Amino acid sequence: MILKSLKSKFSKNYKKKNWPGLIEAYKKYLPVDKKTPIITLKEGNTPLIFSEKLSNLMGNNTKIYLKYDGLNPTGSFKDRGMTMAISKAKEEGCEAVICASTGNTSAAAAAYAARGGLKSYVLIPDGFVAQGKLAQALMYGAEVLSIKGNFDEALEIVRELSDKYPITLVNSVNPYRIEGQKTAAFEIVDDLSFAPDWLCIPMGNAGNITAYWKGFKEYSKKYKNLILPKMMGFQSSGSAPLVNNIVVKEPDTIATAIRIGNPVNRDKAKLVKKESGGDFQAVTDTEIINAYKFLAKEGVFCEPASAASVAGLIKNKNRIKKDSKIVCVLTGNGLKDPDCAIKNNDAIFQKNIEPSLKNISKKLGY
Ligand code: AN7
Repeated sequence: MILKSLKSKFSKNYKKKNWPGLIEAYKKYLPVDKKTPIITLKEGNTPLIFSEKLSNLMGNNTKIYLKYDGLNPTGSFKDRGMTMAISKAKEEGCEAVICASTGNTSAAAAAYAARGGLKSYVLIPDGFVAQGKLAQALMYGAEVLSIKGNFDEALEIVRELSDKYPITLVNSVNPYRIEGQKTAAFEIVDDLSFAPDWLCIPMGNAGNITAYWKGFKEYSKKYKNLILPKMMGFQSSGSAPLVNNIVVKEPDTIATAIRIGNPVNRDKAKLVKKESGGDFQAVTDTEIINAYKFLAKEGVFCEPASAASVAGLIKNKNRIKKDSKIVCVLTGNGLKDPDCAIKNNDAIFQKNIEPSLKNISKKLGY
């Protein structure tokens, strides 16, 4: 009896407790039907966290929220697109999928392919994929080919392979990826009951900024008075093809996830910027690392590429209007790239300590 009453109270207060995964939750807005086999790891429904520290830093009664998509099943927003891409690949009878990746796409593709019983192949740039992501692709059972080249070269090859052979491409040129990823915008509006004034987001191939914009626009058909956000896209200054409107032959940044020199969604991204009245800007690696450390000091650990959204926000402090509501998208979990964290922190870390109470008390300053 007690359990029963507790349960009903719970489901009333926490509607999303039995979260079914984003396809089931948002199927009205997605190209799925009864024949679609839903391959899910219960992705989506990630927290929107109010950041007191960032709000104070911005001042002017600004409210800053973090969309922490690093809490998806494989630790990045890619799961949103991959649940759709793999479900549709399975529906279409495909047996193998392929992607080029700076790491997160490969982890998500491998996980969802494993879940759906499909074979997965991934091409990654040798030496430029964070340890956690590589570990995931290997563990989930992808066949991994590390190439002596960068992401852009890998993508060209997988595009050709998927044209020639019966292998489905699951990079963000696959339209189902964008469909899945747009649900993050739905969740933000569902949480806030409005859309933010700005959405700050890192850009690599610009699939995610395209997806968010699509999501906001679709929700504005449902909520007629929804005011759409300005889409603020950020790239690393060593890898900023969209900011500078060029192809970067040798992209270079500590944020390996967005080490991309020729984004496939370039034209779509330009349109997002224009339609939303937003802006694309570059942030330096130093600014990225400072934002990365700042977030961790509020208990939120994201990967370096994700911190580009916050670095960008901080850079625009003087442009932010009073009372603004801003969402920064944190696309990946900090645990993805432990090497970066271990190299870039301000912690006191003393090694080789004699394990005696006296010695340790002294070291701690007591
Ligand atoms: C953490 O995994 O391209 O602008 O191959 O991993 O949609 O490309 C990753 C991209 C931002 C950029 N944040 O998103 C890949 C890959 C993180 C990422 C991006 C990526 P898009």
